[in-house]
Amino acid sequence: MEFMQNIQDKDPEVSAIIDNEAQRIEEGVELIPSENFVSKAVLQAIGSVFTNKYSEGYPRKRYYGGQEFVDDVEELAIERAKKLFGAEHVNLQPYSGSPANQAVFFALLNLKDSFMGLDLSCGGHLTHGSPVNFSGKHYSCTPYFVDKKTELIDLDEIKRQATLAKPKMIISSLTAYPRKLDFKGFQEVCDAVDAYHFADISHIAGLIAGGAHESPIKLADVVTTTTHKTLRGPRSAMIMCKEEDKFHDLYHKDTKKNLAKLIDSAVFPGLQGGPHDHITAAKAVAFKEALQPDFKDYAKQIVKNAKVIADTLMDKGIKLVTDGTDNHLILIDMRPKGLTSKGKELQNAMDLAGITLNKNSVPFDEASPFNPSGLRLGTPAVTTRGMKEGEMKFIGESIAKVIDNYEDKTKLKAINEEIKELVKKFPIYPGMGILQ
Ligand code: DSN
Repeated sequence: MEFMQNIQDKDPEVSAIIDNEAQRIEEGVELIPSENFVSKAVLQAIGSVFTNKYSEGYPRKRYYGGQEFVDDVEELAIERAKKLFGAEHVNLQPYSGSPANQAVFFALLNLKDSFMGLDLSCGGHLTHGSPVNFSGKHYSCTPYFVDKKTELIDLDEIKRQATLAKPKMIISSLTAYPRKLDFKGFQEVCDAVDAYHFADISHIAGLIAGGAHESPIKLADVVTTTTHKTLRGPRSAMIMCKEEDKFHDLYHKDTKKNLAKLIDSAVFPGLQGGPHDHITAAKAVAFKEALQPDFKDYAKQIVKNAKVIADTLMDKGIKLVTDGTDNHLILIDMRPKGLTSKGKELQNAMDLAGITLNKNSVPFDEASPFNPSGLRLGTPAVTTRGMKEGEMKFIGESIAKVIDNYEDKTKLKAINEEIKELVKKFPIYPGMGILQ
């Protein structure tokens, strides 16, 4: 395994653990919708000499010497990100999704200010106002929920709530909502109540870049995204925004900063020190990959694949939240099968069968998030492996078999053998010596 030769020689213990993980992913079916497999080129950039550098500040305005190549790589990555998403301004320095979102709160709001976000139990994120998170503790969140009957986001209801709560910011986002987001509709609500529109596209950035989901870029004031997930880059994040602060006179008249400057100074020096330059290099590589024509095919195939798994599961009598999907993810509601609170057991059973997904709350779940009543799965990683509709049908049938036999270890082992046979034809990192 040439790529890993040094670590094998110098630290066989860590090397063996990495090999175990490599074997786990090669031999299983990865269905966690926020995970993916980066290319070897992205892996190499992550492992590059840029990990050694410190570079507080922004390109051509740094606080340390030796910056000429860091500046080159950050500028190149920003240029590619702008081209990929059509963004006016890009900040590539947030370490990951939660810090990126923290920077948006820090830039736009004052402590205790009012905002609205999708409740965690309905597919939002911790940083969108959960009471246990900084966003819920230090700011005043009015959560919005999906409709109880349709399980869909109801913009009329959000507008009604917003008119009463007068939020300074409304977040459009999802982490466990299997439908498309209506960014135009969100923008209309924001316009009606003078709220910033903050779109967190972490889950769907790759779909947007590939033309398989509408983009909020021309509408929203600020857009954050992680750079992994469907975008298939390194584990990190970025913030895109407009240059101008349209609410400057209303909310920020005490500063001369425009929106781009508010965001930049919130990231550094507001919240972070030196950016992770090796990750910036890897982002540049990933953005180049996402700018290639075949990334569009990839994004469309992710959605097609998710639909096939969804249809297969529904054909087997399994209830899906919103009765289907039109993005990359599927949320199974186990309650109709009498499996309330069984998410953890089912996730463990899937692990034994070689299928990796995650337990998840479903809307209005009466069970705790540790033992919820749902399972969340998605298709970015299996699509990266080259799997298509035929494999998705097989995977959907395998998931249904696990649900029917989740306490039967012999049957789970047999399903695992079938899964191993399937994935053999779709190596993730061919030529790296893994499993050779
Ligand atoms: N942890 C991510 C997810 O799995 O959706 C969100 O941050």
